[in-house]
This record gives sequence, C-alpha cells and structure tokens, in this order.
Amino acid sequence: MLRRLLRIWPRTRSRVRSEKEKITRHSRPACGRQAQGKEALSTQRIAKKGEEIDGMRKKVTVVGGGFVGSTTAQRIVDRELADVVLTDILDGPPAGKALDMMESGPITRTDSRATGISTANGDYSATANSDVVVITAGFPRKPGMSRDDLLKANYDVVKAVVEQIVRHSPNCIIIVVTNPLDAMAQAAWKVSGFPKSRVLGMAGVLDSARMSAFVAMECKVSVENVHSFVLGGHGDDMVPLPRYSTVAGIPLPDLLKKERIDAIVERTRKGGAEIVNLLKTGSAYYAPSAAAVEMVEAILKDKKKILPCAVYLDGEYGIKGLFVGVPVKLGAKGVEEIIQIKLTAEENMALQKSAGSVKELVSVLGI
Ligand code: 2OP
Repeated sequence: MLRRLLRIWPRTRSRVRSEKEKITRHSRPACGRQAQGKEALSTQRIAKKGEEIDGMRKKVTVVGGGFVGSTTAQRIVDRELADVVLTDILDGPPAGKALDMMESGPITRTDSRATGISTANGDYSATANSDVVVITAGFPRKPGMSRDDLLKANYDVVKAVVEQIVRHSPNCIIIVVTNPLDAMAQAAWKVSGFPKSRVLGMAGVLDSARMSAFVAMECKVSVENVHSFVLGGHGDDMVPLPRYSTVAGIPLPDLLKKERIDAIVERTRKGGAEIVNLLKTGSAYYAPSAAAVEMVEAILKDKKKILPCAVYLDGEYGIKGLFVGVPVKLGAKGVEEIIQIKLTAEENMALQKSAGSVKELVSVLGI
C-alpha cells in the first residue's frame, strides 16, 4: 500500500500543485525537484534549504531569531497561520529553531512549515514573496537602559533589513517590533517607500494587554472580561486611557478608586522595564510576541480588527508626519482605517506629549 502510494504521490502532488499555482497570489519557489522518492520525505532538507515553502498557505518572515522573534515564529506555526521564515545573522540557530518547530508539528498538529536562515551574507532570497514581515532584529534593552538609548544602533539594523525586505517582498506588510518602536516604524516606512497602510509598529497591543492583565488581577476577574486602551508612543509617556478601558463593558472609573487606576496606569507605563529588571538579561518576549501575532492574524485573516498600533498620522489626532499609537482597523490591506476617538483635553495633552517624544527621536535620526 505504502509503496503504491509513494509511486503515485509525485504525479498526484504535481497535478495538485499546478492547480494551486494558478490561484496562488504570489509565486513561490517550486518544490517539484523534491517530489522524487525518498528525498521527497526528508524533513531535514526542508528545514535546511529554505526552498520548500509552496502552495496556498500564507508566508510570514520573522527577522531576528532572538526570544521575541523565535517566540513569534513559534506562535504563528503553532496556530497554523502561515509558513514562517525565521532569519538571523547567526548561522545555525535560526535553522535549528525552525527545525525544532517543525518537529513539534506532529504533536501540536500544525502543518505550517518553518525555515530558518542566516542572513549574515546578505542573502534574503528565502524570504521572497512574504505576505507579512515582522522585524524584531535589533539590540535589546539592558537594565537601566531606556528604549530610546537604543535609537541609533537599531536604526542601522532596521534600515539594512528593510532594504532587503523591500527587494524580495515588494507587496508585504511590515510590522516593526524593534525598539524604540515608533521611531523604528517610521524608519522602516521611510526606507521602504511603502504606502503608509503597509508599515506599522506593534506596541499598542502589548501595552493594552499589560494594562488588561493588571486590571484583571486587581478586579479578580477573567482577562476575557477586560478591554484596555493604550495610545501614544511605546515609551514611559504612553497614554493608557481608563475611560475607554472596561471590565465587562463597565468603564474603569466606575469600578476602581482613582489611586488604584493610577497605580495600574503607572505599572503599565513601566511594564517593559519591570520585566527587564526581573529577567536581568534581555527583555520581555511572551507578551510582545503574542501582540505581534495578534496583528499578523488580523492581517492574514482580513479580520478588520480594531487594535492600537503605531501608524503614520497625517493630521489625525492633530499629529502630522509621525508614527504614533492609535486605534486602527487591521485587515488584508494593512492599516485600513485610522479610528479617531474623542479625547478629553487632559488625554489629548498626554497624547501630544507622547507624540512629542517620538518626534524628538525621529528628529535625531533626521528622517
Ligand atoms: C517591552 O515593552 C521590550 O519594549 C518591549 O517589553
């Protein structure tokens, strides 16, 4: 039976593939050569060569194989959202992590493929025709270091990466996770030459998730009952909005005393530093990767999901020419709408102050 199956499989598979190719949005490297006898079944080749990604599944490249990048890749693979190419400048670790993910597939029941490549030689061809590219590459924050200290070093990294991504995936949507987040998103947009709908930064989802976690702890309720809203830049002056944050639809100011809300707001603002200080080396990665993947999913599934993301503002909220976190509708086209909510004078002042901090960084970079 098995022998018979192996005999007819190459023929059947190539017929199915040619049908798929007719309706696949992007052309991907073909895998016909592998459809030969034993070689066709070698998962090791698949993981090593980065040439097997094919067919109907979406493709996501995750740039940077550190904790944030590899956890992002793992979440995408585990949820079978797309095939993933994980890149790093190191040679070996991205391939090893990708193969490890592939080997967990039979247990987690995912057919998403993971490929890991080193881009030390500048070769990004394995990332070609990605639907979404998540950029996590960059230097991490160390204890006592602000996100802004990372500015120049990470700008060089993001610039080099984006130049390659644009060459190989001219139609992709770029999600920037590298810090300082808003300035790096602006850098990626500028370097890419992409329309503003196809470049965005991650952090509003992360900051809102942190706030929701703290609210759920405080109120002793399920996180599923909590919805939080954090706008502004991903810095210490981010703007958590208690008025728009709810527990089972009830706004926070109707539920908690002001000092409890203030404590939650403060802890949210310092959420990244709290983890950095506890970890001693490196920064958070579970929540950042979960946040990035929520955005990837909204795009790949065209969910039209409203999420706070760093996007280019062109006059919205009175801010012009700057990436700042605001609620947007995320779908297959990327940022499909910027949602403008009413802010009090105080909330607006906080948003303008936060935007001012982003502007300072952007000015230092001269972009
Ligand atoms: C964080 O807030 C590292 O910015 C990241 O955890």
